[in-house]
Amino acid sequence: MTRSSELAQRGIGRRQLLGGCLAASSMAAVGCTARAPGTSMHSAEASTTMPRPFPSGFAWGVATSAFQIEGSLTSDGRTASIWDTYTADKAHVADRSNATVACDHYRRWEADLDLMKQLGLGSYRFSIAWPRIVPANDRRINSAGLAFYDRLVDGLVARGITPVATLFHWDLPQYLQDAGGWENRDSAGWFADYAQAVFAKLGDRVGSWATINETKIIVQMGYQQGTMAPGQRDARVSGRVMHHLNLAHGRAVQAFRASGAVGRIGPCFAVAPCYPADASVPPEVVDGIDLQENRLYLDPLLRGGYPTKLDRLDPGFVAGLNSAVRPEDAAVIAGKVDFVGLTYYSPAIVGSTGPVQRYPVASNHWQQIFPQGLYDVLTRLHREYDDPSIVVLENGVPDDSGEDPVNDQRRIEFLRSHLVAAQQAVADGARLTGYHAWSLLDNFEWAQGYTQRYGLVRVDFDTQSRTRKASAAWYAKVIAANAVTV
Ligand code: GCO
Repeated sequence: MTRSSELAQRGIGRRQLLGGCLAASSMAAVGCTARAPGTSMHSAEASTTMPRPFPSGFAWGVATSAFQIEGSLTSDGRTASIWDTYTADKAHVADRSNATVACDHYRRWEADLDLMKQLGLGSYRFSIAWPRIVPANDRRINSAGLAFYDRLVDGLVARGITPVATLFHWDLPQYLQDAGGWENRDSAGWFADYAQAVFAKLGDRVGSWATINETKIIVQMGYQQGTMAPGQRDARVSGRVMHHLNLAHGRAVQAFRASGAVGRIGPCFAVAPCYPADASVPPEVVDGIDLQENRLYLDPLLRGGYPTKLDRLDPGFVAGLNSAVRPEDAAVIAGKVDFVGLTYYSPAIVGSTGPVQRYPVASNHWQQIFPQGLYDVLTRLHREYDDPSIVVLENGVPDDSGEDPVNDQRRIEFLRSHLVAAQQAVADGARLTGYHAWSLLDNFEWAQGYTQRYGLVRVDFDTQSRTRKASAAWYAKVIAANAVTV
């Protein structure tokens, strides 16, 4: 059993495989936050009743992903993805459910777009399902599958909402998995070919493209902990997979530049700012977690190469990574992007013997609510990664704790506090141009099934009726004011 699987069995949080890939040796401290949390790091927490304005033209959005909302998994030629396969085993899903119907968005998309317009949204991040576009090994482009997204994009544009399309949000076609999936170096080429077909069809209208959603989560949960598709536990394989996902990102950026599409393209990182639980935690331990959670993913894309000192990582992971890297890859992976997309949910609080829960924990049990973490990652990118244009592609929380399911006051408080932190980061120099709340609708939360409701809009999964929650009305006011009020 690998160390990461042992940790998984002990129930380490959703995004925090703290120590899961770490070896015992030391590592030079670079760039991570070496202070204990709890100290006020900035004026982000200062209270005032003044509205805090965002820059004009700020993109207010929501985010979703194909597998989590679409349903209609066999319509118009779609074939199975690795998530269809993974969820076919009911033991993999908390409530033994599946995404066969999900939010039935594939058929109800027009009404959902109307809802977005009513909220005043200016941006909608959705993902394109690869198995709808290239359903089989013959690599034929399925025009019926592309037509769905063509209609969706037209519908968004007609409503004045900018389409933000993610090319890959975890639903790898099963036939590609059967050919080795991301472990196979050819996957980068498969992805570039698929991306090229999508750019050719939608590239004249999509405002921004995100390449691969959260490589880190695929690597950690799909290939180390085995708690997401494809459910593997193999450190060596996970190292190869990480590199090939990075290469696929780079190849898609190249295809985008060659396509003449009009929009912007960038990655989507799942960031987790790291803090020592207390003063006794050695800085090099926090640094090792920061390497594993952040720099391992940010640096090859944004700084031209992997961090050089990897000796705190699992040797199997490093061996897998080294077996995959070729000298010519670095330049491809580091091709210029137009923005840096990030998702922020939770910090990593590093204790001497493992992860620590320091802040209020959401009902998903893995997410510690710490808005200043968002401030810290935004300003860190500004300072340490050459001041990129940044878009928050996801930020949200499940809130099903109240007696009244549409009176989601905890979500409002979550969004408010995170937007205050984001606004403060902008005031302090971070070039943040947009924010997408996760999510528009309650949806299929991967291995948690329908047990966690992240939506601004409630979905009754028996009737598919949609009801706006208090947070939707609150967010609409923020959007109208282009400001958040403390
Ligand atoms: C992720 C995914 C989303 C999740 C959301 C809540 O970050 O895991 O992008 O698909 O549903 O983050 O966990």
